[in-house]
Amino acid sequence: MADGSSLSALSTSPTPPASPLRHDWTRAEVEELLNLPFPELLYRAQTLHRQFFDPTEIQISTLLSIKTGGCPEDCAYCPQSSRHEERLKAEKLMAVDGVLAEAKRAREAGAARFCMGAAWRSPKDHDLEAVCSMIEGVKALGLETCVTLGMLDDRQAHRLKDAGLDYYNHNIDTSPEFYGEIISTRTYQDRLDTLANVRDAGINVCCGGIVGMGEGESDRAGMIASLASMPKHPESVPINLLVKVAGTPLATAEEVDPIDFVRVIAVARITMPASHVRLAAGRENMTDETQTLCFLSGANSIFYGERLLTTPNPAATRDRQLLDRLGMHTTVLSK
Ligand code: SAM
Ligand code: DTB
Ligand code: SF4
Repeated sequence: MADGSSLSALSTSPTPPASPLRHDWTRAEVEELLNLPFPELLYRAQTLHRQFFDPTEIQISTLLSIKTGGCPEDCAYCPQSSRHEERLKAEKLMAVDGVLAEAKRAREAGAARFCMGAAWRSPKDHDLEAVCSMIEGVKALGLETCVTLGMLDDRQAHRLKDAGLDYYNHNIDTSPEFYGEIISTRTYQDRLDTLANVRDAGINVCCGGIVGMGEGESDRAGMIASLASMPKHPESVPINLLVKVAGTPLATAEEVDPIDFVRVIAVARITMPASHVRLAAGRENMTDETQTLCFLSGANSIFYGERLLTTPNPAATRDRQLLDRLGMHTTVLSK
């Protein structure tokens, strides 16, 4: 509960807590939230959502893979790892002009933020300079910028900040305990160190994880507790539903009950009420009704455009139709 008293005391209360930016969430408290009766969970999530945001507004970001495949890391979910059986062809870093042409298309389609992803363990200095030119060019188009380039040291984070970067995406992916089942080539602590470097450089943090990798409910709770216990909550919290890609070790992972997925979104909203919670990967195979439940539970951001990094995403027309049916609208940048 918002003021730190017992959660159980509230679980049947008709009045949700007053406001609340807590940074001391325990796994047990988060697990208790995940298990609330669905109507109570949605009521609490919606009440908090309205305290911080217009519940009819959705932030939209468009993704571009600027360097695809050939990644030395072994993330079990990822089609870009060079360690899996079937791997994507390793490509070179895109040229700045090509990236800016894609950013212009995204702007014309109505995106507010342009997110550039590279399949690197961490960027090399000369690659980082090219990415800085991309950031400067995308900002000049009037778009917000986000990049996800793997691990960063303090100097690299400052270089990106100097180029004008608005957001850095680096996910914790899952709970500290389950993490080792998914990735062996870098540790949870490595992730936290990168996030601290990004935060200290004054860049907004985009950090979330994945549901559907075979984790238990306690791992989902552990992931959210880790995010919600950060000294400052990530400004943006992407909750990805695993996209099962052939050739990856998680290709045959068990399906997630859509209601359980919605529960994770709602609990992210309750524990990080001032953050944008992004209904991230996995929408292509989600019904409109499940997506709607996610919006009703506090998701207020999506990836927009027909591709994520390497896998399909719903067409912009389908998303516009859904938002129209719901009487919802996208965030328009004032620049
Ligand atoms: N290489 C960089 C890194 O790992 O930080 C940046 C790109 S990586 C693709 C960004 C995030 O996308 C991952 O941390 C993971 O959470 C998410 N992701 C990757 N493959 C996914 C999949 N198949 N399904 C759902 N999310 C996925
Ligand atoms: C995030 O949390 N999800 C995005 C973004 N951050 C970089 C990536 C999803 C990737 C899904 C698999 C693919 O398209 O390759
Ligand atoms: Fe590489 Fe990122 Fe994919 Fe992991 S998630 S294999 S680091 S591209």
